[in-house]
Amino acid sequence: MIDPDHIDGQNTHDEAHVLEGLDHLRRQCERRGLDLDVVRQRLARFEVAIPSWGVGTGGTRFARFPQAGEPRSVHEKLADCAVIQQLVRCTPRVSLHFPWDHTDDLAGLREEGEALGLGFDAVNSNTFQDQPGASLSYKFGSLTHTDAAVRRAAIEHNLACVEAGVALGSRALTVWIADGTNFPGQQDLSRSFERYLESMEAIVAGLPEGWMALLEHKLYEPAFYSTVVSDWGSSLLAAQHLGPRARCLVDLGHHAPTVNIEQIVARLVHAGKLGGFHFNDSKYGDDDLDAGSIQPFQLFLVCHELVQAERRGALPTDLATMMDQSHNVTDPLESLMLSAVALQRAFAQALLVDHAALEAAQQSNDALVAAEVLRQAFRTDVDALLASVRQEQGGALDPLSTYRTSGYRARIAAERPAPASGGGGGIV
Ligand SMILES: [Mn+2]
Repeated sequence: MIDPDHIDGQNTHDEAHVLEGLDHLRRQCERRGLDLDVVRQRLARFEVAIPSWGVGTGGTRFARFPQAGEPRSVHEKLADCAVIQQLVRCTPRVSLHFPWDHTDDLAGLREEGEALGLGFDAVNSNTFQDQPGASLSYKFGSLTHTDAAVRRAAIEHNLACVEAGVALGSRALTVWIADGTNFPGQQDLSRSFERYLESMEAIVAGLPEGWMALLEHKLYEPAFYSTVVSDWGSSLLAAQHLGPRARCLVDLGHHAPTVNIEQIVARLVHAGKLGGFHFNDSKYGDDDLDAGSIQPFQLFLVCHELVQAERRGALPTDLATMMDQSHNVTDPLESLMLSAVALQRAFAQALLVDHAALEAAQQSNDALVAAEVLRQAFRTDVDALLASVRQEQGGALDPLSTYRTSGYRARIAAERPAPASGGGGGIV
């Protein structure tokens, strides 16, 4: 990890202008009748998980350009996640993906995480690629395959993921399937969804007490004509069919291009079926770009729905939030740090909405003022607040510059010679 003295030294250097920004924000809040300390306390509890595969370089279906120091094992992935958490202090859990992160010693891995200050978030199953030595193929589907033996293999894999998750202290299983078709008529659209429900029933029945199944939908890719769980409607139908232990997961990149995601969030809250998020950003489709890098206002509006739901007591306290991004041209650790901060920023801005003014404008049908109340919160510069919350928890006022001047990347590049195959991690 990074030498704490290095973090302290950088913080001393950055402290003056953070205090100046904080003073300004406090005066702004006072003018708006908001209590900055209340905002600060809620913000300090904001957390988002790191995907283990996110610390390796991503890629596209064309190529992958691995960088020096790529993690070659789940242990090295944890080490990288620990550095992110050390600097930003809102990423205390890692989400593992099986079998990519397979280890025979799960108890040891849990201890290793604890020693690094990390816990384990939702576990992710993988039935979108064939595993070495597997006798059955997922080429034409997994949980929805026409062959019951393939469906059984996919169910067993998911249950094995749950077992691994139990050993790690996780509380949720995220299920995304690549099942779908490339041609009209290739499969019966009704029967494939029925097979999905039947398979998921078996998985949900195998969940231990207190566990949740998160259903992740996706509009297209790798199937390009139809996917079995294509949209939030299908996801909600399935979650309602499967009962209280199944909920919907919203990946920001998995919707139709013009869909109103914040409204989907509001509907899922209403149905009691919001289970979690995969945060990322996109311009065209499932681009998996860094959270907040393309449409920060949309991210703010999603956070606004969460804050509203929490104020009404309607937000589940066990929401599973994770970053799900692919870092093709940046140092993944830098992207994940800045994305975690971008999420924290959007959430902080949502906490700064003047709810009384918003409600009054809505009641009197003053569309302009209602929109302006939201925009005023969105325009508020909260960087000093985020920095001081991080520092209070032992993190860095400026995570990016502290990371860059620490020499961590150069150190791991020397310690982790690239394997001949070009590095671990998948194209995600
Ligand atoms: Mn996802």
